[in-house]
Amino acid sequence: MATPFYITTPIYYVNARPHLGHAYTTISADVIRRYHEMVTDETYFLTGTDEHGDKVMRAAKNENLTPREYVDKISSLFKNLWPELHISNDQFIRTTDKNHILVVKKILQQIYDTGDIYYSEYEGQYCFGCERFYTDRELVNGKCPDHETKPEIIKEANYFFRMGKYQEWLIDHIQKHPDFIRPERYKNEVLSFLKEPLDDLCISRPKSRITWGITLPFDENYVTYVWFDALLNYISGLGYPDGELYTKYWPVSQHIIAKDILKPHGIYWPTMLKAAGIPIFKHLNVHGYWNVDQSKMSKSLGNVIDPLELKNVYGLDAFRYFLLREMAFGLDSSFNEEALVSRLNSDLANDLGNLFSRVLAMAHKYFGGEVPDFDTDTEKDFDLGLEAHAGKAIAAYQEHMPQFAFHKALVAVWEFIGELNKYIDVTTPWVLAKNKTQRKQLETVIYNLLEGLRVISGLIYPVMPQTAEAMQKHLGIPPDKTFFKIQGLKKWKTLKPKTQLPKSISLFPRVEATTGTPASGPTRNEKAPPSGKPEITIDHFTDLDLRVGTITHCEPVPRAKKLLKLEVDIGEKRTIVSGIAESYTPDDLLGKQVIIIANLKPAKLMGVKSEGMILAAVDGEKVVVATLDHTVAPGTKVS
Ligand code: ME8
Repeated sequence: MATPFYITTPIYYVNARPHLGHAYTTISADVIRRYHEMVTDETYFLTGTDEHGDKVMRAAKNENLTPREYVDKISSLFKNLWPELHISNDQFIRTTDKNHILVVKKILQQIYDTGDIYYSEYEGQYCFGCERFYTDRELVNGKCPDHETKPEIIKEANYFFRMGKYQEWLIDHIQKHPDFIRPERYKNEVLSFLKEPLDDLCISRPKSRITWGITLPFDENYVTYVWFDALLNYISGLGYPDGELYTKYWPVSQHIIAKDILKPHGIYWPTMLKAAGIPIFKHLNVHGYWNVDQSKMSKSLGNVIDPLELKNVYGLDAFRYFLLREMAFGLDSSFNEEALVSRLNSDLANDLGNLFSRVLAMAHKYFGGEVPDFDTDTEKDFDLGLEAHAGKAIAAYQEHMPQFAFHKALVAVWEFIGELNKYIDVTTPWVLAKNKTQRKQLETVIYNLLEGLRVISGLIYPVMPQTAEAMQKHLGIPPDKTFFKIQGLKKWKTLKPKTQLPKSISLFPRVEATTGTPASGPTRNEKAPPSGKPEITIDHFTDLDLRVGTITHCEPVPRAKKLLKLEVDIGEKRTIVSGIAESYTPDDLLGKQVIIIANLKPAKLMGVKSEGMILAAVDGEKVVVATLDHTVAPGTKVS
C-alpha cells in the first residue's frame, strides 16, 4: 500500500531574485519527492514565496512599485523558474494568498485564546534585515551575524508568544526523537541553543512602522511578525484544519532548509504548533551553504550565481547532478565552475556517457540493434558478479536517499557504473565477436551490459529525469513511469530479447569551462622539470595529439626480445610497435586502455611500421604502461 510523503522547501523572500542556493534546496526537494515516488509513496511537494514584512516593503519602494505589484513581479520569477529546472512541485503557495491569511489569523486567535500570546512593552536590539530582535548573546561583535550590521535600539509595545514555556517540552521531544532534526550536527546546535533560557517571541509589528502584513485578529493596530506568518504556510498549503491533504500529509511532514533558518524552524515552529495543539512535523532536514570564495552566496554580498545561466550552458541534468553530487548534504560547499566542468566530463561524459554509447554501439554492431538473448549456461561464467553489484548499488541507494545523503547514493550508483565499465574490459566483447563459437558468450555479455544500463537509468531518475527517460527510450523500454519503481529495478533480466533499439545518442557531450583558467594551464612559479629538459610552452604541449586507445590485439615481434606488435583502436585502427615485451605478455595487454601519441611520424621497427607511441613509465628495467582510472571511448583526447 502506498505511504504518504510530504516535503516542503522554505518559502523564499521576494526581496531578491532566485539564485543557486534557492535552486539547490528546491532541486533537493524535487529529488527526494521523485525518489519517494519510486518506492511507491504518494507524495506532495510544496514550495512558494514569503511576501510580507518590512524588507519587502522597502524593496518595493526602491523600485517605485506598490508592495502588491512588487511581490507579484518577484514571486512569478520563482514560480516560472521551477518548471525550467524540472521541479515538480504540486503547489506554489504565496503568503498573500487568501486562504493562508485566514489560517494565520485562525491560529493566532487560537493561541491568543489559550493565553499563550500576551501584550507587553519591550526595548531591544532590532535587525531590520532579519526583521527581528537580537539578544546580546546572539550578536557577533555587537553585529547581526547574517547582515554584519549593528542593530538599532527599538522600544515598542508588542504582542509576545510564550515560547519559553515550551522549552523543556522541546528539549524532551528532540532527545526522544534523535532524527527529528538531521543531520545530527544541527540537532546538537538546537540543543545547545536550548541550554540557555528561551525568551518569549515578539510576534507583532506596530502598523505605525510596518503596514505590509497580516493584521492581528485581536488588535487592528498590529501586523503579524513575518516568521509567525510564513511558517504557517506548511499547514495552510494543505488546507488546515480539515482539508483532505492536511489529514493525509501533515502526519508525515518533512521540511528542507539551509542552516540560516535553523532557529525559526527548530525552535519557533515546533513550539508554535505545540501551543496551537497541532502535532509537530516529522523531520527537519538541514543543509549547508553554497559559498563563493568562502562567503555565503547572497544578494547583499553581490556574489550570486544564476541557476538558469548554468542550466543553459551545461544542460539541466548535468547541473542538477553536479549540485547533488558535489554537496555533502549538511555541509557547506564552495561553488566553482571548473569543478562543475570536471565532474561533468569525468562522471557524466566519460563514465556514464561513454558506457552508454559503447554498449549501444556494440548492440548495433554485433546484433543489428536488437537486445540479444542470453544463454543460461553461459550466464554462470559471464555474470561475474554483475547482478550482485547491481543489488549492492540499489541497497546502498535505498539506505542513503531517504536520509537525504544524495551524494552517497550517487557514489553507489557510480560504483556500479565503474563495475559495468570493468565488465567490458574483462569480457572483451570485441574479442568474443571475432570468434563464431563464442556467439552465445557475446550475447550474454551484451545482454548483461544493457540490463546494467537499465538499472542505472532507473537509479539516476530522481536526479536526472530527462537523461533517465532518454536512456529508457534507447534501451527499448516503453515510456512508462512505473519503469522507475525500485521493485522493478531490483529484478534482473527484465529487458526483452529481440527488442529493436534506436540508434545511440550522446548523453553528455564533453564541455569546456566558460570562465576561469583551464585546469591544465601552466602556472607561474613552476619548478624546472626534473629531467633538466628545456621548459616548453603550452603550445608545444598542445601540438601533441594524445589519445586513448584500446588494445585489441597483441603479439610478439619475431626475433625482437623487447618488442610487441599491438593493434590499438583509437577510433581507427593503429599498429604500434612498443618496447614493453619484457614487462608485459600479450594477454596482460589485451583490452587495456592506454594513452598513445597519435601524431608521431610513423617509423619502421624490425620491419614493422609503427604508427604511434604508447606512454609508459620507465622504472629501471621495468616498464609500466600508463592506463586510465575509468574506461572511456577509444579515441578520447587526453589533455
Ligand atoms: O529565509 N546556500 O527566505 P530566503 C544554500 N522567507 N541554500 C541557500 C543559500 C545558499 N547560499 N541561500 C539561500 C527565508 N538558500 C524565509 C523562509 S520559510 C517558512 C521562510 C536557500 O529567501 C536555503 O534553503 O532567505 C535557505 O534556507 C533559503 O534559501 C532562505 O531563503
